[in-house]
Amino acid sequence: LEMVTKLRKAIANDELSVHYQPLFDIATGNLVTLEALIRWNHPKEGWIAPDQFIPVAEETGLIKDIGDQVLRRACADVKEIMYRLQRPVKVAVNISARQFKDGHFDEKVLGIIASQGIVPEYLELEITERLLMLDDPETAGILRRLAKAGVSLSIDDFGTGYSSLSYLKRYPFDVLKIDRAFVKDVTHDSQSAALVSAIIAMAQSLDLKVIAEGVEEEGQLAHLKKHGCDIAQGFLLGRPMSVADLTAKIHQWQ
Ligand code: G
Ligand code: G
Ligand code: MN
Ligand code: NA
Repeated sequence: LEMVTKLRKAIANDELSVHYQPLFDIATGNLVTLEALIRWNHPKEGWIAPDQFIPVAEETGLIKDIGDQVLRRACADVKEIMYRLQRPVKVAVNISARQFKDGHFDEKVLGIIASQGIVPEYLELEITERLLMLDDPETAGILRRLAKAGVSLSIDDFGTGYSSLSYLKRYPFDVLKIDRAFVKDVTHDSQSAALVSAIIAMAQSLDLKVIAEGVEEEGQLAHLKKHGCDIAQGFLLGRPMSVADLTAKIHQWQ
């Protein structure tokens, strides 16, 4: 079957779910954020990776419905998780260009937040450089209104897209996520190490929090800590998992 037909069925049959990967404050070890990552468990084919269907969902516009569902789910889940954790935590949701450009994106997000009964401060939106590159005149206004309402904005996969430092000045970002391509070699490649240090220093001087993605080894974590990185995400610390699995582990993070 064609991917788009399968995907339409998946939406109708509720085959899509949201998993969460924990992110930790490097200095304190506290769980601070959960990144929402969509998962598709096909009844016959098993798990289908987002890379295989997100692009199709973007092309066909199905991402608009899928994206709304993920946002709603993420807000509902984080409320429940905070209640169990007895501590605030943010939920970070990936936003694709098509979803962002659909019109009144800011109003839609704020509406979903309100309907789920959480405050905007618990939501973080991950925006890629690719989205900013499209340079729509409305982009700045949408981001500014979301930031003003209290939603956090992070720039995702930093350094891999069409990195332009002007984005950091033009838009109200709070967080910069260093792409895992740089983190991967940070302990044994001096150029990666230099880039990571430079990105952290730049982010600090712009008052942005820095997240390192793809942390898989203790050595990488130690290096990041030494260079002042704020938050770590990666398989070393926790894989994306279902709400049930997260709930079962939550006592470790209280
Ligand atoms: O775990 P990982 O394989 O989940 O994700 C692969 C890619 O899919 C990443 O680039 C991630 O940003 C993207 N992705 C995961 N969930 C979502 C989602 O809910 N919306 C969008 N737009 N992208 C997502
Ligand atoms: O593009 P984005 O950063 O949104 O995607 C997050 C993706 O990174 C997800 O696919 C998630 O499963 C993956 N990921 C998270 N931690 C690690 C890690 O330590 N190593 C690798 N290889 N991938 C990771
Ligand atoms: Mn992301
Ligand atoms: Na990323």
